[in-house]
Amino acid sequence: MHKAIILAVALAIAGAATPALALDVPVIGENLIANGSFEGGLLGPVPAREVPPGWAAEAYGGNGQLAIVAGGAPGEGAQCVQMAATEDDSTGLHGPIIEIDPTQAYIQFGWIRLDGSYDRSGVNLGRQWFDAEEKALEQEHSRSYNYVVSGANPGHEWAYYEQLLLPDPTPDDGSFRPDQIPTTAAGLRVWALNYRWNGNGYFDGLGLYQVDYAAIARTEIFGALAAADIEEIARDVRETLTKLPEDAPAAARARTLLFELDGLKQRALAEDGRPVLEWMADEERTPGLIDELRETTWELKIEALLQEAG
Ligand SMILES: [Ca+2]
Repeated sequence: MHKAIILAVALAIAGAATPALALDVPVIGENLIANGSFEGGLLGPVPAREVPPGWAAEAYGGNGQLAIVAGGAPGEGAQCVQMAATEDDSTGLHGPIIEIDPTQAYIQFGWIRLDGSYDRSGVNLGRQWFDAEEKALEQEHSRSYNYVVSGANPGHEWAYYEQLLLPDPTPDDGSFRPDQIPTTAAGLRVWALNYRWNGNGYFDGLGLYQVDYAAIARTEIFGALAAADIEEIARDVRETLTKLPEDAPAAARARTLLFELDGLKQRALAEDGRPVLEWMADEERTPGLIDELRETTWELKIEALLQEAG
């Protein structure tokens, strides 16, 4: 079955909830893109050098290739934007600069279709990053822009594309991946383009949301701790510690691990504004901490046995 059809069916079953995210992630607040569904504004051609309401600029010459036309993506109303392009005359939309927090997670998505079947297309959905001075954010090995999808080629049927954006964990290496948020980013503008290609592209349901990464990480961390029965392990470690002298070889290590476990749990219950990279570090550490606590239980028990025997 075609991806667009599978998604359309899934959305119909789910009652076309808003936002219609295919990726099952919790989001915070509203869509940061104004008029991403192109329901605001009248049907018909967009005059040359103008853009639909909520959008900032035409991306190329603005020769009047934009139009608001009837027919929306699944769950996305009755209108969408049509972009007509040729090899020599590209068109597209740039959104206004949207303020973002580079320590948090976001998801960018949208629906795209073409006016028929082609070998290739010039239809792209993406974003450009800006710093606090609203200067395009180039790095030594990375350009300021990246794409959710480049050369999207779904044919005539609407297809859904999305990309989860996470903070760049290596801010000093002069590059960031297409799905990473550069550390010095203060804002982004959405790009929806039809570039150097003979055909019509259609966009609808364009979205950008902050992702509630805290909720994702918290569920994963507490899920892993519960699956390992960590409270039982911790109880076992504490009980065995009472049978050993303060300076027993494995005791200090065990106390450090229990302290670390308490810290991990406290942080996982903390407020949601925590940087995503800190959440990710705790997610990564959790299985190792569980293993080390398990091992310590046995080390302590062996020491306790030796103590009794001695
Ligand atoms: Ca729409």
